[in-house]
Amino acid sequence: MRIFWDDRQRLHAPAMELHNGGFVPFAETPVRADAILAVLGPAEAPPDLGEAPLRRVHSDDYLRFLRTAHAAWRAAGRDGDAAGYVWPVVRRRPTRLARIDALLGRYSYDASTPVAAGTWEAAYWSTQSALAATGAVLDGAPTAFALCRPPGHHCGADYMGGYCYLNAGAVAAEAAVAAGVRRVAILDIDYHHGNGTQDIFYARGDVLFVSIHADPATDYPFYWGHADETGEGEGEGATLNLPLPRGTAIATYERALETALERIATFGAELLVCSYGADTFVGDPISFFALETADYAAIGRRIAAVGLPTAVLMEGGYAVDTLGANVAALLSGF
Ligand code: Q9C
Ligand code: ZN
Repeated sequence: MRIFWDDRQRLHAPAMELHNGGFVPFAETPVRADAILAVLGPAEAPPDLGEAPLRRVHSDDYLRFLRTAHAAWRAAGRDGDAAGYVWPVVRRRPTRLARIDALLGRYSYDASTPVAAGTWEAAYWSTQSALAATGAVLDGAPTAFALCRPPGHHCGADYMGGYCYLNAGAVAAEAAVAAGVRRVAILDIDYHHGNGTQDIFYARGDVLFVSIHADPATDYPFYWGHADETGEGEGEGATLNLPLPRGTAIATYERALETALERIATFGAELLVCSYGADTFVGDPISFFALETADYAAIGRRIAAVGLPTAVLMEGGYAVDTLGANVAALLSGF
């Protein structure tokens, strides 16, 4: 299987994140990529398809913000990583925002997504890796894998959040639509709900979003991913959320997976984008499902049995010592 990754994706390395009221080392580290590459072996560097595919998903003003945020932070005399501290909950009315602190609030929804010196470059190449894997699949490969880090599924058209800055899965799906694919399904199996991806395609009937995740009643991102969120307008019925309780192990998980895959088959998808987070692993330090390494092979086999060309894109997974084995196990199922 072709595997895509660019070394510039390592350049995003924030120092700390706000976690349960205190600062702790940033969990989404470049070491995660090293752990995966150590098991999968060397990867191919993606070609540079430029910013046009990003603009199909993200607003121009958001892209400009992300490209310049760290430099603006430094120009304001700050050290370290750029992070917001005021969020416009009540109104996000268009206004002339100049200070970097105002922009950081306008373009984010949480405090776990600092902008470091290399964030733009790393996130850019993460989306290029996703595009390369999707291109390989559209060219006839049954499956391809993109080691997308930073991950993407929490960020929307004009906001970052949840360690995510550019939504690689959404960029991949939109690139496929632009290439003539009529119906794309996104299956999100990260522990956390993919709120950004859901938001981007919520009113779209041609891109199905199906997510299996920890119940947002107990887990991040709390405000999105509930079972009654089903899409709107032309997208009504093209969002399916399958929240599961903390402690979920493979038997319950597989039942949800059956429901998810049935919907994908009924939808008539021509391409599957799988947002894969290994943070459903029993040993994940910030998550609370109970999947074992061998379970990922079974999950991969079940997804492969749908018979759709599939681009697998990395999302979360923070048990670094087991991450490579968990990724290899899922891909072995294909
Ligand atoms: N105490 C992904 O897995 N955690 N993102 C915030 C909670 C954010 C996870 C801190 C978790 C985001 C891609
Ligand atoms: Zn996650």
